[in-house]
Formats: sequence, C-alpha cells, structure tokens
Amino acid sequence: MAFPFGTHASPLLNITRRLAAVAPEATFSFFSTAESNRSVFPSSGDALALLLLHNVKAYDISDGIPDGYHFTGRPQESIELFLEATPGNFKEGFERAVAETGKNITCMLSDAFLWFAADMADELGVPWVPFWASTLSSLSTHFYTDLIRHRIGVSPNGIADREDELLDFIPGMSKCHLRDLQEGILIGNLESPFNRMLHQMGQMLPRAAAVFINSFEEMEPAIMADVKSKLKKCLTVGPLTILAPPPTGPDETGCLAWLDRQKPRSVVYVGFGSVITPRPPELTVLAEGLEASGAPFLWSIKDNVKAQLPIGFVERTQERGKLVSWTPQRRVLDHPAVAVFISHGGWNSVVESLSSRVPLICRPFFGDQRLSARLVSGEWGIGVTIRGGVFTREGLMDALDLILKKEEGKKMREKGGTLRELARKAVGPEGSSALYFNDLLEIVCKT
Ligand code: KMP
Repeated sequence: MAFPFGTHASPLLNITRRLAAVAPEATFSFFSTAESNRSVFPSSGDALALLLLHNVKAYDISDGIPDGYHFTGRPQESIELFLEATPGNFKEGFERAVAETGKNITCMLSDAFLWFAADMADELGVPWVPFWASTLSSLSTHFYTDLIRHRIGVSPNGIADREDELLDFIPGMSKCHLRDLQEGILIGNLESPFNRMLHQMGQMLPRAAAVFINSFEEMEPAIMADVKSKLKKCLTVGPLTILAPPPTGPDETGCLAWLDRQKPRSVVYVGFGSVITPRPPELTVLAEGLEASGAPFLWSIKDNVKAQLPIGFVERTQERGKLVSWTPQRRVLDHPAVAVFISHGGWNSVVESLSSRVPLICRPFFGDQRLSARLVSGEWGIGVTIRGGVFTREGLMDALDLILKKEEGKKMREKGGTLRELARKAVGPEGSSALYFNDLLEIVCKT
C-alpha cells in the first residue's frame, strides 16, 4: 500500500522487489494510484522492464478525484482527496487482487503514513508492517508530537521567536531546533487531514508487527535505542539505493558526456527532485550566485522553470553551464567531475549524495527536509544548510566557497567516505541492514 505522493512509492517498490526476488513463491500486489504506478513501474518494452519480477503486480486504486473535478489550487488538495477515498479504495483493490490471484492476503506492507492499515490488517487477521521512507529522527518527532506541543505550547503565532530552541527533551534530538521540525507539529494547521494523519501515525505505529525504515543503525545511533523502545520491531534496512548499481541507459540529455569534459571535482550539480521548484526570486538569486561563482554547473531544471531564469543568464553561462530537463542523478553524483550537490535535502537525495561522497548544500522546503539538512550539516558534517534557510547570493557564494575551496570541503568528503563505508557494511553480508532485511523477510513469508 503506497502513499502516492512525493517520492514515497519508489522506495517501497524497491524493497518490494527485493523481497519478491528472494521469496519467489509469494505474490506481491502493489497498490497505488494509476499516476503513481505509471511513474514507478517501467512500461513494457522499456529496458527497465527486465527488473520486473513475475510475482510483483501493480494495481491501480482510486485517487479520489471526482469526475469533472476542478482543482482550486489549495495546498495538499490531491492528498486530501486521496485520503477521503481511503480505506475504501484500498479495500476495492484488495478484492480485485484476491479474485485475480486466487490467493488470500497474508501480510500487509504499507507506507507508514497510512496508519488506518493497522485496522485493515486486524480485520484480516494479518500482520501490519509499515514502511518509514526517511530518517529515524523524523519518525521520532511524530511519536513525541503531544509532548512537543505540551512542552512548547501551541499558539496561533506558531513558534515566533522560539525557533532556535533545542529539542533537548527528546532522546537523540538535542542538536535539532524547533525550526527544524516538520510543519504540522507546532506550526501550520495542526488539524488539517494531512497533519492529523501524521499525528495518528505516531500513535498507531507501536501496534505494528514491525516497522521497516530506509535508514541504517550506524547512521543515527543516538536515536536508535529510543525509537526501538517504542516499536515491537524496528528494522532499519537502508539505505536501499546503495545496493543496486545505478540504472544504465542512454545519456539522453548529454549530461554525462558533458561531465566527461569537465575537470575532476569542479562541477556544481543543482537538482531539487521531481516535486520542488524554488520560486522565481530564489531562482534568480541561485542563478546569479552560480554565475558569480565562476564554477562549471549542471542544473536539472524543467523547461517551464528555465523560462523564468534571468534574461541572458543561459547565454552568458553557456560556456560552463549545462541546463537539462532530467538527469540520471546517481550516475551524475558518481561522476568524478562533480564537487558539490545543491539540493532540497530530501532523504533519497541525501542518501544518493552520501553514496557518492559528494558534499551537499541543502535548501530544505517542507516535511522532513529541514531535519535531514540538520543531520547533514550538524550530525554528520557532510554538507551545509544554506544560511537563513533560503538562497541569498552571499549565502550561496559562502557555501560554495567553503566546499569548493576550503579545507572544510575536503573534510566533508572524508566524512562522507566514512559514512559510505558504514552504509556499505550495513547492507553487506552480516551487516545490520542485511540482518534486519532477513527479519522482515521472515515476517512477510512466515505468514
Ligand atoms: C506533500 C508531500 C509530503 C509532505 C507534505 C506535502 C511528503 C512527505 C512529507 C513528510 C512529512 C513529515 C515527515 C516526513 C515527510 O510531507 O511526501 O516526517 O513525505 O505537502 O508529498
């Protein structure tokens, strides 16, 4: 059961595939909306179709958008429509899968956001095994939401001048500030459907047979014990992407060929993932900063956004800048020419950057991104968060200077190398993630 927004479905499908590969006798039915399934399942004929397994099948379920519906542009409108359609849309999908396969449901793997799956699993008498696609730190704040609200107080003004206070009353979170918290814990509409979902999730997860998580034990040791104490089983099976080699394929946008022509460790790579686009004032500042830095850069930017860049920017920088609408991100980060990654600090991007030892400049936008950025800069020392939380020309120039020219940049790369080794060990034979994966497999197949 996938959460069909953001980048949630892809890592869940990734681990589903791994389970399916080692449990060929089991059938895995993957439920998400048609749009989400289209984006994560390769179309047949695609080279990636080779990765498909006979025992994994996608089922499209309703996205909850009524026929002829006109979007008003409200934030989280699609998410709210989807949530209104739950759990009925999943139940309807289950019925189709059971009828088609002639098999009963024996185990329910879901995105952790979908807390109502706990009751659905109880009804069927099967284990509920939710997946948390991010860090232990971001999971922890959902367990402690009531405590945080109680200690800090909930006010219509949000946290106003208390942003710098530390979360030192939560185990393992003493370096995090109130400003790093996900919106919906202290700020924003705490009663919105999405924020109520996260709150409910924190209360429901302790009921799960096990929770599997896309982090690894050695990455967040300070917090592991506390999260473990809250859950029946806490299975850190990540980082999922480090296991598989980056997908190969034609270099459609020519960015790898372009990187081949650049000096080692010289290129600034900019990419904010498929969901986020900085607003025009920040886009301008970012473009100006890149131009002023004099460094070669590769920018993953959609054509409609490219049109919003300052007039003349593309022409003035064409000698050393390459703008493309899409990049094979893991291969880009793995390229020896790449020196730094300007990112939103999404967990998947952080893991990919870490896997390539490329230091990050994080400009977090929403959800767990501020917490991830805090871990990157504070806990692990493998990058920085942009000063003031938004791009300014000076902030960007200083961050680039630090990483490209100063000793700190080298140190970040070294620390990245150490963490990468730990990650490789964790997913390698007898590593912590590999052992937890076996526990997960046992829960999934025992039934
Ligand atoms: C839209 C989204 C997401 C979101 C908010 C949106 C999303 C996501 C999160 C998130 C929230 C709390 C966490 C971690 C992540 O917020 O995909 O602790 O993961 O408006 O798509």
